[in-house]
Amino acid sequence: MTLDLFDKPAVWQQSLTPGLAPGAVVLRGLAAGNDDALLAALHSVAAKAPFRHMTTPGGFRMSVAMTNCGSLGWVTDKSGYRYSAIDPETGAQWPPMPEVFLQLAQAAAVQSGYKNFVPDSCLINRYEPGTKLSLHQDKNERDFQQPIVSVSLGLPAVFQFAGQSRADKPERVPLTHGDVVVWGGVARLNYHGVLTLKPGQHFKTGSCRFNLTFRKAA
Ligand code: MD6
Ligand code: FE
Repeated sequence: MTLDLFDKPAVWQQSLTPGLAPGAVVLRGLAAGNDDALLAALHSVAAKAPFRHMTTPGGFRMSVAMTNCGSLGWVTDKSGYRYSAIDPETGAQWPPMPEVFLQLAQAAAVQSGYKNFVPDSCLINRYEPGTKLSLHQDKNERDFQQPIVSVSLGLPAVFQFAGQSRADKPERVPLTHGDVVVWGGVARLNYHGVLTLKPGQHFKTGSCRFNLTFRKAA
C-alpha cells in the first residue's frame, strides 16, 4: 500500500513551492526538454510579427518588448489594453500558434488540474537587462475560470506575486529557463510583476529572457 504522503497528485506537491500563492503552480523545468523547438518557433513568430515596445494607456513606452501569436493578441496603446485579431504594426493577423507551443501549454494545464484549456492567444515578452514589468492584474480575458500558462526561457528573473490588492506585500519567486507557472483559481486576478532583469548571458537566448503567456482570451 502506498503511503498517503506520497499519494498526492504531483501538482499538490509542487504547489508547496515556497512563496507561491494558492491557485498558482510552478512546474519546474517542464519546458526545458523542448527548449530548442520552442525557441525556433518563437523566432519564426517574431520574423512575421516583430517585437515592439507598446505604449500604455497613460502614454508610457513599455520597457519589455512584445509580440503575439494565435487568433488574438494582447495589445496596448493610448486607447487602452485589449485583445486584437490584427497586429497593429503589420495590419495582418497574428501568426498562428505553433503546435509546440500549444502542446506545452496544454500539458502544463492538465498537470495542474485544468483539463480543457484551449488557448487562443500567446503573448510573447522579451526582457533585456534593466527591463521590468510593474505589478498588474491580467483581466482583459473574458473567462476568469480559465487559467494562464506562463513559460520562462533564457535568463532568470524574479517573479512577484501579490494578492488581490496592489497594496499586498508581494512574494518573490525566482524563475529560471524552462520553468512553467500555471495560474488560476483563487489567484487568477492576483497582482504580479517581474523585477528588473539582471545582466547575464544564457546559452540558449543570449542576453535576454523570453516569457510566453498562454491565455483563453475570447
Ligand atoms: C512574465 N508574466 O513572466 C510576465 N501574467 O514575464 C505575467 O505577467 C503573467 O507569468 C499572468 C500569469 C502568469 C504570468
Ligand atoms: Fe500578467
